[in-house]
Amino acid sequence: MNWHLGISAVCLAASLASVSSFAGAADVPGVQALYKEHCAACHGETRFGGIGPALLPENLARLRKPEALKVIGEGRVATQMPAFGDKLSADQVQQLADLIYSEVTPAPQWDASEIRSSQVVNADAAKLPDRPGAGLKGADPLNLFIVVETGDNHVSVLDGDKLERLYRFPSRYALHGGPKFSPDGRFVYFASRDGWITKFDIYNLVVVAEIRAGLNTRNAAVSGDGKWVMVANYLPHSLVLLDAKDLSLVKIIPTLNAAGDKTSRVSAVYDAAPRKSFVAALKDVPEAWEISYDPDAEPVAEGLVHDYQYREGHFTPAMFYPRRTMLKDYLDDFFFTQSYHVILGASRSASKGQVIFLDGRKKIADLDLPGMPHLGSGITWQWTDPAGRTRTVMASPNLNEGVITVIDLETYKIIKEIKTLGPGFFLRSHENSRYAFTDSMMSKENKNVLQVIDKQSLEVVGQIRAKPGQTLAHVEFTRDGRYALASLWEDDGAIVVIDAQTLKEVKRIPARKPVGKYNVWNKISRSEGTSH
Ligand code: DHE
Repeated sequence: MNWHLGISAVCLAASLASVSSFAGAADVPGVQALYKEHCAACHGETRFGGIGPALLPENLARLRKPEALKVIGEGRVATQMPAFGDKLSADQVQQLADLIYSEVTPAPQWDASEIRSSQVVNADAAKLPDRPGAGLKGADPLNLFIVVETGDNHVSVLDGDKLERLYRFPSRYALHGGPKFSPDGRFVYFASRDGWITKFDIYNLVVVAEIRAGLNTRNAAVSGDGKWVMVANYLPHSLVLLDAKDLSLVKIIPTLNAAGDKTSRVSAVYDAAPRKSFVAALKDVPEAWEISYDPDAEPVAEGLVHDYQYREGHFTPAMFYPRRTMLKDYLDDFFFTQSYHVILGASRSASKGQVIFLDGRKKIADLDLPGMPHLGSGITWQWTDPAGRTRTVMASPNLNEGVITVIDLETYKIIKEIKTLGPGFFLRSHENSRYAFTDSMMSKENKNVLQVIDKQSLEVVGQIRAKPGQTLAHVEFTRDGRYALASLWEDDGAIVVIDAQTLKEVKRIPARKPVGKYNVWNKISRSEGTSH
């Protein structure tokens, strides 16, 4: 727990350093004083966060106002957020809620000095044993699961053979997206929605370092050589490059368009290990960026290079400069084919997706996509058609329609739209399984049902049901594909272990709203059945 205390002190200092730079826009008399008295110690004078999360509209997008009122009045279970209902009137609670949903002016900044001063290094990983320690109790280090439990903001480490919890530790608030592993599976890196990046040593079960790379962060990627972490931010508009050793800041890449007149939020950044590069999609300008971490990379063409903070001697000038693919539409989400030559991207509002050939830096085809595909959750497999011809297909859930779209990766045409019980987020399989599992968690009536799709017949062949009203979602397989672990997404929830052949439940491991789980081997081997 010591690391947590260290963090609080440092980040509180970081936020106090910029006190009064940003006044709240809600100028109801007295509300600033109320905020200062009751909230600032944990959430920062400037609402940029401290031991509590940042309280900005950009950060609170997923917390509806009635829920915010409830949290202020009643507190939040299993966190340090106390109830203020007995200290504040209903009107004062309302004023505070209005304040935290108001814009701050001038616009918030989180630059190099703030990033640097937020960094906390708890351990020198180079001095810790480079082999699985006693805490892992002899478990196969490549068949561990990392489980993100947002019910009380903890992370669990599970033994994937014994299907038992080995360790549990507190995490940052609201981790989002898949944690990313070092290539050997020893370290795992987490990103929180409010910008914190955490490096955890799985062998020694210690948090190595933390840094706040942004105010509102989308996701993070770790380079295939294990040396770099790239963070995609919504706020500020930037990509932030960290040294994977201790998460120290290496470079900020402002996300400025080619014309140099508009900046953008970053939709997502992913590692493209075979290309030795990161690929990022921008949300507010129609460009996809490829950013090489290859020391032998060719220099970027003149005119496309902006003068970023190049740190002499740290990397070659050709590294970490964006190579742009200019597009006609935005990308909110995208998916790599297994060869990493092509990405399939889509904006949440368009009905057509885009197929982008990275080497040619151009769009080569359109994709017919019905309803808001969640391409980041797409998977591929080998499919043999009725005529006996085998080809690679990709399938993606859709966020606003109960359908799994199956696309032929040779022609980029839809082979089938598999109807499901409702819109869903995730799709998961494994090389050794004939099944893919999907959820309907965006549907009110059917969010408790996982559906099982036969990857050859492309038909729904099974269902796994939780109690009505509960949410059952997000599957990840064990390393050998024998079991599928699903999340019972409740505060007193569980990891539900399902036999991947019989589709029978074999076990439950209690967990507090386990939003996602990630198998070390499936991730580091870039299994075609899981997200990368
Ligand atoms: Fe996610 C991954 C975007 C809302 C849980 N989500 C991702 C990724 C992106 C993304 C781009 C891939 C990042 C990565 O793994 O590096 N998510 C979005 C959205 O745009 C959306 C719809 C709106 C938003 O609030 O940002 C969204 N996501 C949610 C949720 O509401 C979920 C269900 C609950 C939560 O905790 O926020 C949610 N997203 C997840 C999870 C993953 C994820 C569990 C990792 C999936 C994996 O297995 O890799």
